[in-house]
Amino acid sequence: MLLGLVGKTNVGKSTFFAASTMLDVEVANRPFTTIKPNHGVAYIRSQCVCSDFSVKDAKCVNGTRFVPVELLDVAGLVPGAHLGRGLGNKFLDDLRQADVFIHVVDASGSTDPQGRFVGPGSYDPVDEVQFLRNELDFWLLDILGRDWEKTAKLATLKSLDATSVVHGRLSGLGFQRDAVEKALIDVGLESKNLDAWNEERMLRLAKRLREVGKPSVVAANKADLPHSMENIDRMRGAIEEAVIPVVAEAELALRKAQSLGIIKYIPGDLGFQIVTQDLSYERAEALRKIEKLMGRIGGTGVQQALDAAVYQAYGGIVVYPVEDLNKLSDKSGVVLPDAHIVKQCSTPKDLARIVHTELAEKYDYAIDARTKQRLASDHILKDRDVVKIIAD
Ligand SMILES: Nc1nc2c(ncn2[C@@H]2O[C@H](COP(=O)(O)OP(=O)(O)O)[C@@H](O)[C@H]2O)c(=O)[nH]1
Ligand SMILES: [Mg+2]
Repeated sequence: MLLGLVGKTNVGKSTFFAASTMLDVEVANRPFTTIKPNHGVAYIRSQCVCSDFSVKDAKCVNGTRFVPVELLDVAGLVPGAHLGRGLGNKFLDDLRQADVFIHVVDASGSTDPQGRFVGPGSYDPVDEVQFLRNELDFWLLDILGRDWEKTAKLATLKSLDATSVVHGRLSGLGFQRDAVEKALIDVGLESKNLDAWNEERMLRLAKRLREVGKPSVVAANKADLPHSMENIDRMRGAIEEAVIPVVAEAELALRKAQSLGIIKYIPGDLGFQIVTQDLSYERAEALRKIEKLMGRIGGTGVQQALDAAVYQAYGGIVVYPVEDLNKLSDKSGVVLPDAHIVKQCSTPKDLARIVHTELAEKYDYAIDARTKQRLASDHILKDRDVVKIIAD
């Protein structure tokens, strides 16, 4: 599972990335500091299943299990990115494999579309979300529409259906066939002759493809600055996606303080505890400010945005494969060794595919650890299910 951070320059993508992964990437107030994509591991929160079974697993933190997801931070997009402006093409291509996008926007409106600082309240973040969407739509349109006449002729000759043609076109972008089919039906193109697809129709298709195949949430960053909360209210009225107030800088400060042993903080919690006696006045002041902010916006929002991307936008659930149904362990006795994210409506065989291709090939059946019952082949997994997969 791959989450892609998208947004213009200087909105705080790299700060968000550094906080989520606790990697020290470059955070600077100038354009294109992130030329190579940063690839790291972030975690989403899930209520650990260990207490349901009275077992103890080493990865549980106070009842919370942190489930890994890959996170990609690419350099900022500028208007016209799909045309190659500001290396936009390259950055967009880095995002091909993303399952979900986290649109990072400057909720305070203090940066212009090029990422230059213009002061809080100068720019409308609703426009920012719109421009990001447009760039993604036109990027998809470009991929879709390249040499379309030729493609349409060939497809008619071979009597290929629209779903196969579009799915083939988008190979490498991680689109599921059923997502493509759904988008085609939604815009009424599923049975329309491919010769009759004009630019306007294809743009509508690109937009719908983005919505069904590349879902997103909005991380409304810099929520500590003036104007941000009123802008967030407006954004919530104007767009369908979840809009989460975020202060990435605060999360980064907390994770650093945590690694220095100054505080005890579980990412996503609404507060933290100071655990050291000797704290400088400046540091204590900074922490007090962060605490106040967290009370106002509900945590720092970084963890909340990651969780919303996986649970709300992607529709993910967390499931645990085990080998030993009594100890809930793997072969070597490690309790609840892995937690995986799968899409809602996944079956145990889909889980097997994520664990290992070989396990899916040799899949025989699965057993639910709670009921000890054998699961039917079309059984739909639920969030926090623990299953043993039997292969032959
Ligand atoms: N006020 C405020 N500034 C932030 C926040 N997060 C990042 N910044 C600042 O925004 C600027 C750009 O951050 P960076 O992460 O490099 O942005 P990127 O270009 O989108 O990767 C830096 O000066 C950060 O310190 C935040 O939550 N609040
Ligand atoms: Mg950056």
